[in-house]
Amino acid sequence: MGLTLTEKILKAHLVDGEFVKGTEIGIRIDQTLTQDATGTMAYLEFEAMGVPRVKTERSVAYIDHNTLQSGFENADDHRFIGSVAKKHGIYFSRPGNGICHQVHLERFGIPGKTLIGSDSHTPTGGGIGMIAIGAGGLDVAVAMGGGAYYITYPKVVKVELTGKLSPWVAAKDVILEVLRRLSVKGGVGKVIEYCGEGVKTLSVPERATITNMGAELGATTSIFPSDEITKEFLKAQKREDVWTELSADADAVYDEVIEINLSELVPLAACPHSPDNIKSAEELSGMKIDQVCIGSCTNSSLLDMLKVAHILKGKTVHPDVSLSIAPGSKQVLTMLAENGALADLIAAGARILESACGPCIGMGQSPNSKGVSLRTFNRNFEGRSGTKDGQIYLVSPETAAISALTGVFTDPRTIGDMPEFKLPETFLINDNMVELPADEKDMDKVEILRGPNIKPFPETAPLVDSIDCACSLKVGDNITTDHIMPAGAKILPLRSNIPAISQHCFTVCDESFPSRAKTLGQSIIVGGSNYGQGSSREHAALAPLYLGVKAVIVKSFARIHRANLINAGILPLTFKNEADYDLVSQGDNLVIENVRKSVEEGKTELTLIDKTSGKEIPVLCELSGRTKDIVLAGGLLDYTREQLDK
Ligand code: MIC
Ligand code: SF4
Repeated sequence: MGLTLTEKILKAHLVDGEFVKGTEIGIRIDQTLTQDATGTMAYLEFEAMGVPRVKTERSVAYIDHNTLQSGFENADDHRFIGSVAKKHGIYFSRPGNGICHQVHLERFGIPGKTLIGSDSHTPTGGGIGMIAIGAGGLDVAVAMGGGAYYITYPKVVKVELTGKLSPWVAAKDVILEVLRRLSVKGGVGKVIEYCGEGVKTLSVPERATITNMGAELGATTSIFPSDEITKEFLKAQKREDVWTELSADADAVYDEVIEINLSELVPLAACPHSPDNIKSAEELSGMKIDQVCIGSCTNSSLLDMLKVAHILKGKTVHPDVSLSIAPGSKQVLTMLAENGALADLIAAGARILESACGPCIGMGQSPNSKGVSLRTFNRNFEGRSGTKDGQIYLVSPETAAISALTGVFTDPRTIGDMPEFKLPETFLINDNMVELPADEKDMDKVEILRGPNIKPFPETAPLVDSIDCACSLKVGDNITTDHIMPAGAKILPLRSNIPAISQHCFTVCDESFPSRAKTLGQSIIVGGSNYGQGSSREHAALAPLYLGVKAVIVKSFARIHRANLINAGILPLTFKNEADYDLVSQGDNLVIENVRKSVEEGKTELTLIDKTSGKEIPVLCELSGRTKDIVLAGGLLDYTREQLDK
């Protein structure tokens, strides 16, 4: 029986476990990436492990999220990360060099390699045939130290692409269509593998848009084959030597198959407040808009920017619209400057932002009250833009650009003929904003620059004998990490200070949660399905840890967040019967007797006693040997220390 591409790469990297779907496997990690908003914690954790030099083939630290320096905190964190990188053997992409995923694709990604990154959009690397997975900072720290990365051996979904995109229909519309069909939880436990004749019609940046936003499906990752088009891209990046041809076997067996005829797709949009709330651009056309933001790791490639520049050339942004554009990398921005397209963007009235995440993570450009904002980004969760009642629509660069001119939602197919947009034969290569690490012999000379905002990892403790505490919060379905640990320009500078950032935990849902949880001392959170979807930020587990949360009981979890809870030593439990969610109320006294003993014995079903209502509720505790030991130890750091002591 033939293998899928996913299975081929995973098999070549398998170091622990067996190839049985649904079981936990450990894989060797070739490359890691971090960004600054998760990076400080990841490097504090790496330091705590005491490994002198990274053991990966390539590890890169990027500065791209916390770039608005309205106080000393972000600048201090940048210097801290730069100094840790220099000392411990990590390449350092300086602020200004671009968004981690865009730069990694351009300069470091290699087909067939494994990459984990402390950012959920790491699957962008799947655009050149990598198994690239988003993970918590601690998992990345362990991988940098040479440890395996653990995932559930995934199901593989084949997306068979046929046909060719019509003019002004974009790669963004492909992934929005996949989201429409599968929903934001449809990818959990799965890798999405793109195959078929239609693959050949998509360039690497287009493929990367699709794999990037596979994160919104909750998928472990997404991947395209590595073919002649991949080779051309790498050749244009002067990296042809790293290319290898990779594809699934012709007789590979998939768990699910989805067919998409690219020729039949139309421009789409994800409507507020979920990436799977899809309508066609045609249906929305005519709606008045206030803002357009073009950029983010999903849609900031040179190809995207050239299309936007073509649409804007010689025109003026509508007087009622604010248009901002952030090209994804220094390479993209420089090439736009050199070929004149940047002048077209500026002349049309675009507000050019630095090559960074910017508005995507609420680092500026929050829309006006109730403002309708069209964005080429990947997430439109409520409040993420920084404006609580902002109405965010996710669209292609083409739809965004034309709408910026008309002032209303506009289907780009109304523009007229589309010229052929081609990638250059060679990109402009200048890696001068990537700092190389110090030689191993000189590493002791490198001083670590630690600012006063950098506080240690929160205190952990082994799993308690019995849990007896209140339900401090009950929330509904599809809670995102942006609900649990909001981002934005005001809160992000606290990413390296868990006591301070914890004061914002869950405030989107309930302003009084942090003080209530702290007063209770210990508590349990109850949630609905797909709890913790979205980002990889381990702060969404570390803040609850700091606030005394002992267990989270939900209908179902998103992958990365569940792993982060385990890494933080918080017990992740699910209701055996989803309907039992209704039996628990916020404030109830909840008890799990002898929880430690039960976990030690590997019991998969525990009894939750709701002392307030008198109900006994069965909950599932699905931990493997390794994750069980992590929770018992009080989290991954303690577990890793225990292993090193042994
Ligand atoms: C995001 O897009 O939500 C982020 C900000 O990039 C996060 C990481 C973080 O919270 O620092 C992600 O996607 O993992
Ligand atoms: Fe940055 Fe937005 Fe991409 Fe996250 S999704 S890495 S915030 S550009």
